[in-house]
Amino acid sequence: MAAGSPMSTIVTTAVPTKSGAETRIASYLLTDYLERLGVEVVFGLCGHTVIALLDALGKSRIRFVSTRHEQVAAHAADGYARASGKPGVLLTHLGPGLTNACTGVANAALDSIPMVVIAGDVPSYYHGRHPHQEVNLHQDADQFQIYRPFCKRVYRVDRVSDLPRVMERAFHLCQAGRPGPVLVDVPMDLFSEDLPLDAFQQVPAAMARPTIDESVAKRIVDLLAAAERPLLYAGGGVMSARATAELAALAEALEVPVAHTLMGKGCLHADHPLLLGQSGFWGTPISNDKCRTADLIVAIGTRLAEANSSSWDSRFTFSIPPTRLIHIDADEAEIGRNYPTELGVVADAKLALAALATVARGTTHRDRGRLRDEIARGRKAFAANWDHQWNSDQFPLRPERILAELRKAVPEDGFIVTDVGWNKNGVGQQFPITVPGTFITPSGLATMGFGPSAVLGVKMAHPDRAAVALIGDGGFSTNPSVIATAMEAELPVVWLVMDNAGFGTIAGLEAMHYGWTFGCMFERCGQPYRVDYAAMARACGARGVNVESAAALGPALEEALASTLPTVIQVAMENAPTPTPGHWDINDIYRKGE
Ligand SMILES: Cc1ncc(C[n+]2csc(CCOP(=O)(O)OP(=O)(O)O)c2C)c(N)n1
Repeated sequence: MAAGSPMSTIVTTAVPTKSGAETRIASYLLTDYLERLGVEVVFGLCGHTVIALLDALGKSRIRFVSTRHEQVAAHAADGYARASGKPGVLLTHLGPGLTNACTGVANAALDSIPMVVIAGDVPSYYHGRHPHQEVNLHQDADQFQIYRPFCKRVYRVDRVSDLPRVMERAFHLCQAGRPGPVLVDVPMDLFSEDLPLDAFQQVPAAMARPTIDESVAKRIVDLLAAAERPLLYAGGGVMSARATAELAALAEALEVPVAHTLMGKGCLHADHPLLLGQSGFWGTPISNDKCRTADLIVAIGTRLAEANSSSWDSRFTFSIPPTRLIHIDADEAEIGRNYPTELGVVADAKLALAALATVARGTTHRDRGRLRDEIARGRKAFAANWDHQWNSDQFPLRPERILAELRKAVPEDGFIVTDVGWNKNGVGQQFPITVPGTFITPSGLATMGFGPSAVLGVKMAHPDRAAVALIGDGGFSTNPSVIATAMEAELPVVWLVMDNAGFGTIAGLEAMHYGWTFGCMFERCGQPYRVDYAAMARACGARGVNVESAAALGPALEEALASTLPTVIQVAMENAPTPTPGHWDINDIYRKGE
């Protein structure tokens, strides 16, 4: 049956109630509301608790992308939100559906991604009696509590009359302030109840976001202008606020270098002469040096979290104090968390940077000497450690050659979606990003399995732009059902699988500390075990390409990007570690026994 064809004879048009008021089934009114809010796509997986809503969605303009695992749907909704700037919407069945989606929703939460999760639940009138799949070991019908640690708010809707209010709250809260997921848990019977036609009237309020007042902006600009070694430090908040032009304007007006977190990558054009690169464990030496020796840092939209701060060890990335820190963030909870902070500002990154840039334009700053030359030299010196590998013909390929071919093949406005492993660390450190927002990666939860699924949502948000998931074979293995979903949803994405027959990054760590790779490599009967992922793709009717030489990768990528079918490109890769100019405390923890 074609999508959208009627499957039953249920009357979906308005019917007069006994009192004469016009009503309609709640699931249809909810779907109309989602349309009015601008929801274009819902990602999810069916179950008996949500088919009432699916029936309504199928008759609406909203696309439903049906995945084979709820984690895939959650990551895809996350990817869609990152690429589109709109909330992702996820629909899940109760119990195992909701728990399967947990990882994806938590991943979105830790990267501050707006998302509304709609979950079906057991019928409201059976709460506590062990209806099929109810989670009630501690409290009746409390499956929604599973989401508490990582959602901004969890709602269980107990009366259908609350559904409109709760949906409005969910769309408001997921976007307001620091964005994040909100759960709306709906007992399945409520979807089939009637509501007055005008029940869903309230839409989320337009929000004026907080900015910096003029006197504070002047104070910050004066401090930056007068500082001897000032630095701007950009996090994911700069990217999600689409504030890169404002950041560049501020940096250029005061001639201040810019370092960034993993999520902040792309905050300045890769060739910008004031760009230092990523800080921290997988950062660049010039970035770590400038962060550590700065006399003033203005950090914007960042958690100053462990990986980018070298486990907060003052010998490596930040030395605060004596460095003075000004921290601008949408979330007051981030300010002062990890470092003593001279001034905290709760503001939207775009508005704050725009205000600072405006003041900065008329301000004279200290002479920065040969700063730009120093940055260029530092970047070049570090790149010399690996840039010769960009031409390596070695097989299995050097990871750097894979990056080089990818950069050549993917247009500058194409999306590179990573997972965790060499792909994330290598791209964060070495891959030039020129168009803001084209690098999408899981940072806070660092979820293996994010990339292969998130790329589906990214492509859904921008069907006319290239979308490549650069992932390891471990990450791809977590949920290869993404291929079938991409086929069904007609999403011609590319998965470039860096195949080192194992969980390479962790294998490398174990080898370094314990001298072997037990439990980290893919093996059968003591021999490396390789899976033909390209053949898996072909089995799904998609394209699957095994790259047999370094020279074959570029053409394979070009063909994949030109195709209307999704493509898996599998390329054997040497398990070479990413350089680590910073520090990670875990390396001091491991102890080898007998
Ligand atoms: C869901 C999940 N499980 C485990 C980890 C720990 N982990 C971090 S990197 C990694 C290995 C990833 O392997 P692969 O995707 O093959 O990439 P490679 O390291 O080989 O480049 C693992 C298991 C994680 N981040 N997420």
